[in-house]
Amino acid sequence: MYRSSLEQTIRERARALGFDALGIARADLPLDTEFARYEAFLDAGMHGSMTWLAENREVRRRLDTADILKGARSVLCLAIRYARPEKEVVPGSVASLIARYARGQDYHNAIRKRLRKLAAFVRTLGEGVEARPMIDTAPVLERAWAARSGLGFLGKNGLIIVPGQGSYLLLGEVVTTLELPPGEPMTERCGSCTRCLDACPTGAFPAPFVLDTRRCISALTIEHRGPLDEPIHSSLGEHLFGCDVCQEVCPFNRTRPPPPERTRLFAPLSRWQQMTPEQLLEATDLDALRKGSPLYRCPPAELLRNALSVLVHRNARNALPAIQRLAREHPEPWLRAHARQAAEALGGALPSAEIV
Ligand code: B12
Ligand code: SF4
Ligand code: SF4
Repeated sequence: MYRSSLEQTIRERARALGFDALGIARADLPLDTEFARYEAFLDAGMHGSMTWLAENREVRRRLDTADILKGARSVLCLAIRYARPEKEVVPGSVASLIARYARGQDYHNAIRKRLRKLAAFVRTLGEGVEARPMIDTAPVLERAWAARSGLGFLGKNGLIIVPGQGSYLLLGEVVTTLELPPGEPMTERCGSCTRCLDACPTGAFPAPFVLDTRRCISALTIEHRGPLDEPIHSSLGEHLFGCDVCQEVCPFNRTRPPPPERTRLFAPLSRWQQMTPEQLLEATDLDALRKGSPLYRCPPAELLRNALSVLVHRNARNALPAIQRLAREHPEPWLRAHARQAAEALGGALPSAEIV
């Protein structure tokens, strides 16, 4: 089989498995420039409380080692669109307060299954061919490989954009020992636009393409554990989990959402995503409710912390009884303190005798 028809076969299989875009990069060339940027990001402390981002640094430089896949020659970079019709989302509900990628089941499971199938297929394409599927399963700079493969280009908001499809995409890879023709990196197409940089509610971009996660609402609401400092806590606005502002303003996302059959891998909104944040505060089975959803990444106390900031932002005085109960009864002292501040901000400060 000629290389080009091999590539065509893989493209067809990827499409049939539900992937919307595919790029191919050489896996045996290290990511020198991109790795230097990653190191500069760490050296500046921009990873904030995500200390795990600084682990296994060297592994991120290349894919053809024993850490990833010895003898790797190619990496298939894949993307799946996840934007769903906005009309599904009840205004003001929990779903309206969470990033679009989280409005369904955990994408890792859904995409991993497809990547595994694609890797199994690639293994059949030659004697002794090896293939490893990856989606957040190894320390890999996924965006850097995607940009190299020509899948899309890296926007100033740091996200991979596929022209015609936008940036509401999730990425995954299949690294293989099979040699395939690599794609050409796409030239950046942002031009003079700076909408994402200007729209970021917390000014988290010190420069185009560079994100300081210490200010990013996505990092603060998903990854940050424990209390949040003021004024950060009061700047979260209408964000309970994740943030899409730097994508909402991007002209490349003015594309039509994918047809429903393409997004069927993301389950319908669950019961609790239809709740209001007030109801979330009252929910007794928060842990069970989040299971199988990307929100499982955020422990219940942190989710309540985020809900408190949304309720204060909305001046939701109707939530005062639930907030005061949290302030009195929650087992986490830092969350009780957050709840006390929220009650105070809403004009329902607890009597000092009740403060524990
Ligand atoms: C940690 C992480 C986060 C952290 C930190 C993000 C960050 N910027 O580092 C937080 C929690 C903030 C986050 C947020 C989001 N994330 Co995230 N995240 C990751 C994760 C697990 C690792 C990223 C990483 O290694 N960061 C370290 C930095 C230094 O590396 P990098 O992001 O590759 O950065 C490159 C650029 O900064 C670039 N660069 C730097 N300077 C310059 C200068 C120039 C001129 C150029 C051209 C490039 C450039 O080079 C760097 C090295 O390659 C990846 C999955 C993965 N394994 O890659 C998903 C991933 C990047 N996230 C993803 C998503 C969907 C999101 C959110 C949209 C979720 C949301 N709605 O809340 C936001 C978007 C925020 C944003 N604008 O980036 C997707 C992105 C898909 C896409 N279309 O690009 C990924 C790829 C997950 C996936 N498998 O699909 N994320
Ligand atoms: S995700 Fe939100 S807070 Fe983070 S950089 Fe984008 S707009 Fe700013
Ligand atoms: S908003 Fe503008 S600058 Fe930002 S990624 Fe989109 S096109 Fe590029």
